[in-house]
Amino acid sequence: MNLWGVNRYCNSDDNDNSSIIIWINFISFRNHFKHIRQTTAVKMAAVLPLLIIVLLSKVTGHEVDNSSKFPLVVSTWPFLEAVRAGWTAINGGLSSVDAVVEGCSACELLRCDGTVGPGGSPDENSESTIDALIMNGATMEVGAVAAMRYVKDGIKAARLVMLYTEHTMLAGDQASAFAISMGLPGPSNLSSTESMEKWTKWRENQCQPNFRKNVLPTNSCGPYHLKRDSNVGDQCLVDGFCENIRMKSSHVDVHNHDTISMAIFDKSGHIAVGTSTNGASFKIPGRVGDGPIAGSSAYADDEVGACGATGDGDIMMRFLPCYQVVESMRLGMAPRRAAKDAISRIAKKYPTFVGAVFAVDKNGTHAGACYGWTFQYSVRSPSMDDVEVFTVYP
Ligand code: SD4
Repeated sequence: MNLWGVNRYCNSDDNDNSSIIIWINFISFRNHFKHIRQTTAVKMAAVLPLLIIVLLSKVTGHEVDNSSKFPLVVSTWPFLEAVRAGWTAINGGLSSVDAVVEGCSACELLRCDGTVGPGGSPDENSESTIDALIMNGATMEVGAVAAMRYVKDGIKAARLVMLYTEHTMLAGDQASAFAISMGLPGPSNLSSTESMEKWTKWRENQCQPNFRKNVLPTNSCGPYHLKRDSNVGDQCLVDGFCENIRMKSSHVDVHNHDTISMAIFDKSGHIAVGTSTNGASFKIPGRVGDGPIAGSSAYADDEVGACGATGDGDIMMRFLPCYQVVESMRLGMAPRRAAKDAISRIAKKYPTFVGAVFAVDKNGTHAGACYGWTFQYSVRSPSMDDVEVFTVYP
């Protein structure tokens, strides 16, 4: 489904037509050249340098065209208001880092999907916590907060870590204390009526589903204790991988997708990426997902491009899919192929996982890939009147 009447199938459509343009230039040059061959040598000497200049100016002109692709905002899911906020910020002259903060903050405020920002994804104890990350693709600086309680502004807290500490990530209550000490509002209750209702229903359903394994009791709420089973731990040695882990279905699905991951290129092509999420519902308290992990939920390098991810973070963070995407692009892969490659590396080991990435190269060419669900990502570029939503099928 496309909310904007623009239906793009990203597995078949990178927005890169540079090779076509150069090919057309070559054909017309060749045709011209055939004609010139039939004329005198004097004419040829006069016209040939001119043609070379025209050809060169076309190619150079195309490169100049590329820069008109910026600024550029790309985000996971149809988080339209967030993309508009990022777009307004980058056009208003903010840096790409600050524009990412504006974009992700808009989603936190709106509680996009009910699950970015406060008030979503209750953990086993009913609390909501926030994971967030920001990365500057010009300097490779990163700031992140993990399992942060009592502070609503995840992406702003991540920026505080990046700008005012030598660290990369702060976690738990100490992350909250740091954010509040640096001026963010709090302590605040991050639960909402919806998150409490969701948690109450889950309790009534004997705390199913949950993230426990190899424990008893299996189908009721804790306290849990270890299952005395000699196979635990050993079963993975059989063929190098655990069949029971491999086949366990993902806790993240299309009704439970809750990460905004956003990339913003400024007019000069400087990139920042950011992620904000309240993670997975009914997680074990203390759980940190892929959201604050650089290279997993997002990654950027001005020299190459950017990536954002969403999905089953417990699985995805084992593969650093966004690092993989950017490094594959560095080695020459087109965004579409790099995205598909990163996703298929995970799917090969975890056939029931659910996830997606978008990839953008330094020229602004973008693509997506997904597994286990249909993915949508949003784009705003100078050639668009408003945000466009791209749909990617598994
Ligand atoms: C997490 N990656 O914490 C997040 C959840 C998500 O789409 O992105 N869902 O695992």
